[in-house]
Amino acid sequence: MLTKNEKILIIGAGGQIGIELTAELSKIYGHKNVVPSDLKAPAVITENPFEILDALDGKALFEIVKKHGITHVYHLAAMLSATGEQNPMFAWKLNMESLFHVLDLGKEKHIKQIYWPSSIAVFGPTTPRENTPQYTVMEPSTIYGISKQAGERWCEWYFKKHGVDTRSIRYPGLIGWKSAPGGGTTDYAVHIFHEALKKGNYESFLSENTALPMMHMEDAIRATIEIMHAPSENIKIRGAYNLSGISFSPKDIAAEIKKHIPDFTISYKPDFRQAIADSWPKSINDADARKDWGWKEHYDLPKLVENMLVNLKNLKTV
Ligand code: NAD
Ligand code: AKB
Repeated sequence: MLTKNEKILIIGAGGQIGIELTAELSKIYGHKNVVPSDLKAPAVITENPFEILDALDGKALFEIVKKHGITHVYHLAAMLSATGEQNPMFAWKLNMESLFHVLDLGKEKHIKQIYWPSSIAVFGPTTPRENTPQYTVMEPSTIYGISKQAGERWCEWYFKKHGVDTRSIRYPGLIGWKSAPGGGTTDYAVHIFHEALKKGNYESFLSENTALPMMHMEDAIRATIEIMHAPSENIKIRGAYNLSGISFSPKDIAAEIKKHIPDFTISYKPDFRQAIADSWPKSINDADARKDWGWKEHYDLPKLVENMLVNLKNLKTV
């Protein structure tokens, strides 16, 4: 929770989560107290004091923190699972070095609180795939997952050794209508809505029965703000919390879309992302998040599908 004279910096604010998180935090704290930043200026100008920032430039990050009197950082810039496999060395560099720049600001007491998202990608083919527990075998097989697992350990280490107030969630695949996804394995579950409305059909890059944990973006943004607002003593896990919303496959979501668009058809042409999806859990056990800071999802699959179709249809008609 911000108090007087405190401000938020969002790094990677132009991405799928950043656009929605910037808007929601601005509603709570006012535009002038939320500073979005990214590699380039946003297409849609808002009242927020936007900054161009390369998260790999620690000096520029420090200057922005000082310039605005930043106290809280949401660090979202990263390369995701599918693009990470195409650029493994750069994915590792971006995902790790940028995190160290932010954690070091916490260690030097320049900022008070850090949010950094992890992912279900921390799990791997040897993890139990149904109702995956918080603590279990974790042998991620993507560079993205390896960087998230290492990031979790570093966040916990900075908390324990240096008292840095780090908070994190292992997001499932996120689905929203206000912003586009950027290079993930779960992106099909956003693209499918756009194609269903535009063309009435969709070719899925995952096979029909590939169930994965997913969540409506509104739930994810609410969870993010709730974990940041929770009293510090309630946050028992300083690596990252499991978080569960919905679990479904391409076949399940297509059947639900068909209830609204009866002529909708889906075909399947799995590509390299299939192997990534096959290494991830099908469903997640998030009992710790529920117990420690009161997490509860609002969206099930029928509600998510209806919300996506109604809002995307409205966007296309305005
Ligand atoms: P995204 O790819 O949509 O957005 C990332 C943003 O970071 C982009 O706007 C990009 O321009 C920016 N960026 C890239 N390199 C940068 C750099 N060097 N400096 C500054 N900005 C840079 O990603 P997202 O989906 O919004 O994900 C945000 C975070 O949440 C990531 O850490 C991701 O791993 C995590 N996450 C996302 C999902 C999901 O389904 N979207 C699921 C699990 C975890
Ligand atoms: C991806 O597919 O890479 C992301 C994630 C689950 O981390 N959406």
